[in-house]
Amino acid sequence: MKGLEIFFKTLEKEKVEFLFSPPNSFGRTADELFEKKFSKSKYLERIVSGTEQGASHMADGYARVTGKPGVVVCDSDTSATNTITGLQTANMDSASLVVFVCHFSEDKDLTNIFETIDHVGISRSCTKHNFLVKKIDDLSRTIREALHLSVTGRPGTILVDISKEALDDSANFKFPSIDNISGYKVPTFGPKKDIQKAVKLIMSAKRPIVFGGGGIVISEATKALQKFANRLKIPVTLTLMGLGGYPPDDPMRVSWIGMHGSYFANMAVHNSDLVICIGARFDDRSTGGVFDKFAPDANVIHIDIDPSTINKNIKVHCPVVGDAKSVISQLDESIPLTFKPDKAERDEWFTQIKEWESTHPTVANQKGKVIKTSYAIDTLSKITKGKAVVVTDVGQHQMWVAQYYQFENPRNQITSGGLGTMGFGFPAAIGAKLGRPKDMVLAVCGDGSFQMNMQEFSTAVENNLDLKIILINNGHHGMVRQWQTLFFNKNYSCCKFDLNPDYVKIAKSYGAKSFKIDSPKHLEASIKEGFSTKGVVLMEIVVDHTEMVYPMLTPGGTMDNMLFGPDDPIPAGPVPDMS
Ligand SMILES: Cc1ncc(C[n+]2csc(CCOP(=O)(O)OP(=O)(O)O)c2C)c(N)n1
Ligand SMILES: [Mg+2]
Repeated sequence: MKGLEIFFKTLEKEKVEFLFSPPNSFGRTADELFEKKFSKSKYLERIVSGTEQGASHMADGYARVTGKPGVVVCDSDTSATNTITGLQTANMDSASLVVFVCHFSEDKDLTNIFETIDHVGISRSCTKHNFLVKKIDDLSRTIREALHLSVTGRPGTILVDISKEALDDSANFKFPSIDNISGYKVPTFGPKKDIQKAVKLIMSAKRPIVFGGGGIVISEATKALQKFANRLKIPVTLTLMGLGGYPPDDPMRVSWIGMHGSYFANMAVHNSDLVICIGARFDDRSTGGVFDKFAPDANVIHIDIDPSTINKNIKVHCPVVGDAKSVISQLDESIPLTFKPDKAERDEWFTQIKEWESTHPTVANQKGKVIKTSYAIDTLSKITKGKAVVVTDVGQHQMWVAQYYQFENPRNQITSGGLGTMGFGFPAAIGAKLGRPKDMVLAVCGDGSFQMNMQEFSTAVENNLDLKIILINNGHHGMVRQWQTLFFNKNYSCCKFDLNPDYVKIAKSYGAKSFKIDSPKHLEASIKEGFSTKGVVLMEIVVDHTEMVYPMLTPGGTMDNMLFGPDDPIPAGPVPDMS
């Protein structure tokens, strides 16, 4: 069998559902082979995107909502280099994206001719691992290893560069076992001595808090964490990436933390005496970035499957390397059933958190005749009862989704947290809808972000997806405007769109349905109408461009230091970096 056929055959045997790739990325021979032998397969449905960046965000969105690897297949030229933003986006959020770069074209080999590129070199820093396959004998095993590596341990991105020789040569098809990947061990349970140390810290803490990140979602640790936290009366707050990982109505839940997180959640972390961090990496966006003043009275337990995240930003007193769900159960089992936290102490702790909440609650306030984005997102959350998969772009709207959309379930909040990739939302929502066809999927996009990948309408429409796009039109790069308002003395530069296109017409020109909403009075009814219309529907919501996202951690300040409105003084000091 030719290497080319082995390539597709291995992916088919791995039950890969979708191959995301732009048109013409296969080349003639691969196209013909695919058409003849695999186009009727139950697996390997080709999803043709507009660009390779689009394909990689689609595969990423698919991976995040399903927990399975998302697969991109592209040719060895600019087709592959265009996936770099997608790889970096996915890798920073621990999403399982695998890009296969195949030397499909007829007249190329690994010599230095037109369009021959060092993909392994280029992708080294944006992948968990990458491979160069030179020999047909390594092909099937490497494909299997790549898929396996992407979803196990701390998930991440893999690039596999496959040479023309490997695709052209012939060999018998084998589906080799990958039980032992040399040098690769995935931790599950934490070491006993670390568990014992953590147990002691938990049993003696007066003001503990769980600081939960995306690792809770990935490890499917929600139920175990609910049991643990409710039994031991430990409040649970989440980072941006953790949203959906703990239900909003659980009595232990304390909102979310970070730059635009809730005041009371940030205060709870800052004033706690034990931070139990699970599957988060103490990013500057979730801690304020003043690492040496983080939770000054607290011991820190850090549970993570990736040892390299430990002691990176924050000094950790008790690291536990392991899978979140397994370690939570271990801790739960290791704390004697007779143990009960001191009731008076815990009551005081929860009362204090409630008091902080009452001073600055998160309430959407619609005043005036122009729609506030916060109100629009709050309305979306109420209409869908927090149960939709919501995929966002990057900017103010992204933060309002985090603040006002009450995510009920894990794998439902899909956002580019680590890299903050504008243009992620629409293609990732397409991948998400393909991965979870029965669930309601919403793309909530900023007008700036949307313009970065709106060509992907063709994929959404051609595949007849029942996908709803909420386009937040503030005529601005709103987040840039917010920072220029706060930190650049309202010296506005390039944040307003001199030309903002007619999105309703653009959607229609691709065959999607679309309409505009510009009055708060009609907002709810119009959204419901859009939801009950089948197919790709773009709802353009015209919003107040002067609304700002509050509260906001004071740049260069600690987690107890937040701005609540335009009258709060901005501290002197260097202007922070936004992007
Ligand atoms: C590809 C890319 N370019 C630039 C940035 C920097 N950036 C962050 S938010 C933002 C503005 C986003 O505008 P829009 O999508 O309209 O969202 P809004 O803030 O208006 O809700 C920019 C330019 C980025 N994160 N990604
Ligand atoms: Mg905007």
